[in-house]
Amino acid sequence: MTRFCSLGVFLFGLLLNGHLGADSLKTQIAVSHGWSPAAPPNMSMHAGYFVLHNQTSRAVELLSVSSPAYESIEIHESQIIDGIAGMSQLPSLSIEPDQKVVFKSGGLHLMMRNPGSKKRVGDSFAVQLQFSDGALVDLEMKVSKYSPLQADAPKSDMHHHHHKM
Ligand SMILES: [Cu+2]
Repeated sequence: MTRFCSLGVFLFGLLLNGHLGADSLKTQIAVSHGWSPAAPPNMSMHAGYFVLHNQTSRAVELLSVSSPAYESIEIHESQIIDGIAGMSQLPSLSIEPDQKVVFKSGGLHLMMRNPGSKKRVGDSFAVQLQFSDGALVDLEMKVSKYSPLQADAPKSDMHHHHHKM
């Protein structure tokens, strides 16, 4: 993203929600390392991962996630119950003050349904996180084979995402 582009987004953001409380909160919920594992073209459901750090002095609650690139996005958590891998949808996610939450394979993840276009390695798209006090936080997701958290250690951890309905 270029300098000019960031400024544009910043000004646009001020215009849309110049609400001071939400805006000051926004700068203190840090999101990073957004990525989505490259998936076969016939898959209509993709996983999304990122790191969220609540740098405010109070608990925040992530209510929903949306993107122009997908029809819908849910917050999921993978679990192994009686030796069987499954996942459940979370209605929201509370993050304590100074808590860092890592969305990753086998744990918390975004379940993104019906991409508007094919996603290839190197593509990126925007998602928006909405919090309970109205704060909106934007995050860039990169389509990649590997997590940016282990970029130097490529290993065959291609995540097979079995979805239990
Ligand atoms: Cu899922």
